[in-house]
Order: sequence, then C-alpha cells, then structure tokens
Amino acid sequence: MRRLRLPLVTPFRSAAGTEHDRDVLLVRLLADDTVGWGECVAPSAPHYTSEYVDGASEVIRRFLVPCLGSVRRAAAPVAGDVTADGVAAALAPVRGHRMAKAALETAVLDAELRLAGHSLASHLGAVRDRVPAGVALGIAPTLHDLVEDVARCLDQGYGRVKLKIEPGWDIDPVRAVRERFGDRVALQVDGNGAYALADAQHLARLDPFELVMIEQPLVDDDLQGHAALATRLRTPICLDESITSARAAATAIALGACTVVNVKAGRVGGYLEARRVHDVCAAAGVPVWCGGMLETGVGRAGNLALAAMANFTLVGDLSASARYYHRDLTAPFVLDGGFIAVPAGPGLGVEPRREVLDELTTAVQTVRV
Ligand code: NPG
Repeated sequence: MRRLRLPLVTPFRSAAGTEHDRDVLLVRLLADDTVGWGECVAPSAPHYTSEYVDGASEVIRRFLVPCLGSVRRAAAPVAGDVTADGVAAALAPVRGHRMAKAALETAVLDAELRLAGHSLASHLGAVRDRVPAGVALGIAPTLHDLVEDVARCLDQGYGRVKLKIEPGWDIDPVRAVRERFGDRVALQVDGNGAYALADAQHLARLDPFELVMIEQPLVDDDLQGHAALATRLRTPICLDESITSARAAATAIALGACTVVNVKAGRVGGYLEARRVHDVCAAAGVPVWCGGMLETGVGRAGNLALAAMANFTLVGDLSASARYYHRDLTAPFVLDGGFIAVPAGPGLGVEPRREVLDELTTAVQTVRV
C-alpha cells in the first residue's frame, strides 16, 4: 500500500468540499512474479460519502487483506491462487468500504489479466477503442472565471461540460454558460446532495436551459425524494452517490428516482460490480456514463475500459490527465479530437512510473496474505 500526494493543477471545489491535492492510496499486489495495481478513490475527507483515504487504508490493512486468505484457500489457481471473481465474496464479511474493496479487487484483476494477457476493456466486454472526453468544472470564484474555463475546455476539444452546483451557485452559472456558448456545449449539473425536496421549484428554473441531466440533487438515501422531484422537473435526474450496487441501481430505477445512472467502480466496490450496474441499467433501458474521482492514470485507465462498454452512451467525467495533474503517475492520457484512447495492453494497460512514484510517495506499508 503506497500513499502519494499529487498537487492538483487547480483546487477542485464542489458541494462535497474542496480538494487541493490528491491524497492517493495505491495498492500494489505481488502474487508470485505477477504485479497488479489498484487505485483507491476515497477522498481525503468523508464529505462525498462516508469513505476517506485514512479509513480505507486502515480497513484494507486490518480487515480486507486478512479476508483475502479465504479466496486463497477456496479458489481455483489463476493468478497465484487468488482470482478477482472471488474477491467480492471473500470481502463480504466487511460491510461497506466499497472504495477500499474496489482498490483491492482491481489489483487482483489487473494481476490476473496481465498474466492471461487480456486487457480490462476486453474482459469487461468493451465495444469501442476510444471514448469521448467530458470535463467537470468545480465551483469557481466568479462567473467570469467559470465562463473562461468553459471556453478553454471547448477549445481543447471537450464537447460536454458538467458544472458543480450548490445553493447560491446554480441558475446563474448555467445561464452564463448557455448565454455565452448556446447549444455548442452539452451541459449538465451536479448537486452532490446539497438540495432538499423543498427546492423543487427553484431547481425547475434549470429546465429552460435544456440540461442533459441534473446529478444527485438530494442526499444519497432519499430515493423517494428523487422520485418526487422527478415529477416536478423536466431535466432528467441522474444518481451518483445513491448507487452503491447493481441492486441499488435496480431499486432506484424501479422507484422512478432516476432515468440516468453515473457508474463509478470505486463507489460500487469494483469494476466487476460496475459491469453489473451497467447490465442492470441496460436491461431497464437506462443510459449510463462513467464518473470520475480525480483519478491518477491508474484509475483513469480502468475508467476508460469501463466507459468503452455498450450502454455508456452518455459522455463521462473522463478528462485528459493534464486537466488535474502536471505530472501523472503513468504516461498521461491525452485528448485526440475530443476523444481519449482506451488502453489496450494487458490488465489496466498502464505502468506507474517508478521515478514519479518515488518522488511523490509519502508512506509505504506491506501487508501479507
Ligand atoms: O473528472 O475525475 C473527474 C472529477 C469528476 O466531479 C467529479 N467528481 O462528485 O463526482 C463527483 C466529483 C468528486 C471528485 C467526488 C472527487 C469526490 C471526490
């Protein structure tokens, strides 16, 4: 387990707090001679969901790695004697902590796929080799700053922009962007649970701006509230924090709480559960898109593979590495005509650069299964 501190190009502010640096936890699994990597997306503080990076680190070391011993005994040997398919069941005695579990499962999956010579994209059933890039813009100091940032993003080739909103920063920024750029930009907003059902009338003022969606306006456990809000807005509702599993996605859809789903592997416990979320949504005719958590190249590689699946028909929070990091842990992902290439190499298809790792590492811990 390796902790690293990566300075962000600019601080990222949302209703869930401000990140100045990314405090990253990487898991490096060594199984015989095979290596696998996983990035834990838990932020530094528990403001987005209850998970945070120190807690994730503790739960991996103290509770999750010891659970992996049971896969070791039970599973058929593929990578060493641990297979990614068995990881979620082995970790099930620990409740929650999905971001921590996802990091561990991804490291096992990466090792297994590297050994087999298969890419994560092909393993998940990807249907494309590049995905359109989208950008998420944090709450800006002024409307002028925001509009300038949108202009730069459009110049760089991003075709879809998501604005972070909160009470006091919602209608005006959306209006400012629409007035300046018209329908040249596919626009959506993300409330990170900062609103109440009593704000329905206010949020309905977003309807005339033809947003692609409003994401997570209410708190994560208020599915009924989202369903009620959906009857009062024309703007489609997307859920993020509420969707903790494929079952949660099925429930939210059945209740009419959302018509779009944001899929984040970390939030649902790993890429294998993320694929199940994709499948549940596809079966219900609900389009999905890939969310982002300010990942380094390690996590970004996995997200690109996920977003290459068929029902990821909406543009995700998948930006070039340079949007967030001057220097990424892996070779940077770049925009090419508004698209980012899906890694094709074995496993995640990326290799963290030793000299960058060494320079940015703040702590290393070794745990044995
Ligand atoms: O492009 O990686 C990205 C950022 C996308 O807005 C984004 N992420 O609420 O979805 C979110 C938000 C986030 C970032 C949440 C960091 C938690 C931590």
